[in-house]
Amino acid sequence: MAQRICPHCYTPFELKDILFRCSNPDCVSRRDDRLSELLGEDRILHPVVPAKKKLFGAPEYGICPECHQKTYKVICPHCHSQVPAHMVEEGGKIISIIGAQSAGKTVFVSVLIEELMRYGYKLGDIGVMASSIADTVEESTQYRYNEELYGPIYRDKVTPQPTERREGKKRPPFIFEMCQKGQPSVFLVFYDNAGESFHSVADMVPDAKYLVHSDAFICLIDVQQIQDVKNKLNVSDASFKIHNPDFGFVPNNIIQYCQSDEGKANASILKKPMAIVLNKFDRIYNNASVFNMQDVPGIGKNRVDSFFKQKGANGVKRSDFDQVHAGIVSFLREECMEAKGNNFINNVSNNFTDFKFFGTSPLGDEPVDGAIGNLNPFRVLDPLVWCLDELGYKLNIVD
Ligand SMILES: Nc1nc2c(ncn2[C@@H]2O[C@H](COP(=O)(O)OP(=O)(O)O)[C@@H](O)[C@H]2O)c(=O)[nH]1
Ligand SMILES: [Mg+2]
Ligand SMILES: [Zn+2]
Ligand SMILES: [Zn+2]
Repeated sequence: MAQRICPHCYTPFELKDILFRCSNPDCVSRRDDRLSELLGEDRILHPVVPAKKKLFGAPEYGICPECHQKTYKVICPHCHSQVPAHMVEEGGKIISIIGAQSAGKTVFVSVLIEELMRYGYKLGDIGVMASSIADTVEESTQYRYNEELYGPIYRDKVTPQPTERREGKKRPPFIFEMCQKGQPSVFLVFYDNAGESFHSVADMVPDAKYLVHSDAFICLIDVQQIQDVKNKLNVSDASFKIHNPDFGFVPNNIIQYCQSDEGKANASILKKPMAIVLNKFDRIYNNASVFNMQDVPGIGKNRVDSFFKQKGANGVKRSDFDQVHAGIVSFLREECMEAKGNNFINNVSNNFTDFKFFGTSPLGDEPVDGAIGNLNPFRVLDPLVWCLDELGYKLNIVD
């Protein structure tokens, strides 16, 4: 029978094994040990309810042994988190957004969702919804998207608070569902944890299941992490929370993990679509004069936004992505001294079978003391659109 992946604990389960949670507000509540363990804090909830088995297909409901009421609230049989029923019925792909601390992940996701709402219709009538599924309203993506992401950036015009590292505690992921008529949904799952899971190969081991069970990745790199860019822009080291001198350390650690004894069995990670994104590219095109390469084709001084965002355009040009990819390759070669750009390109291309480089800027400008002046997102949807295309999602392709 079909398998599904839980977007909370990333453990596969068989459809026939799903469980339910009692939804009767008057039923008893007690500590759910599994969920408390996953989240690192106590969860007092209604009982876990076994599924009413069906001969074929996924169970549809369960009957609470305590209050004898029917419940349709699906939970993961491993961690007991609520899982969107859609995800269980239809399956669907998972795209994960990864990157080091302060690479810009939180800002990127916020702007990505908003851009998808605005331009999804041009890509092939894609709709996007923040999931409302959670044990409490405050934990749902819908609520948190509004409070933590959309609110600060689009309403208050400030950068969101950095994600704090909470010892032993896990925040539930943000889950967005992208839907299109006649196609299984795609789930964009974003773990807004502090990002330290990639700081070394050893740090990756406990979280490797997130990589193994994702279908594609968007890997963000702060372009200012490149030493020569940092020097030219006079960026102080203090503005980086991590001091890894290698801007490519996240993809490199993934490669090394897949070659290690612990990771060998998971080497399929390297075959999945991997969008490698130089993020905060506004720092380059707004300061073009200090760089050797004054105009990076498509994304430099004469920045040209994604084809599908242009007036009158309707659909995706794959050649548009190819052009940006070529632009990033020449940028890396030109702007990284001592052939470090070449080295990075070689490591990536010798190990990932399906990758592409992108340049993005969610804000379009450097915020000043946390205040966003002119929000002007640039090419933020490109990596996602490319991943969807690689996963066989039906898009309006015009060349
Ligand atoms: N110049 C510029 N700075 C950005 C952009 N996006 C994020 N930043 C800066 O990077 C900081 C960290 O971003 P954040 O999304 O919190 O990083 P995270 O730790 O990866 O989630 C923000 O507070 C901003 O100052 C951008 O598009 N352009
Ligand atoms: Mg963050
Ligand atoms: Zn009950
Ligand atoms: Zn689970």
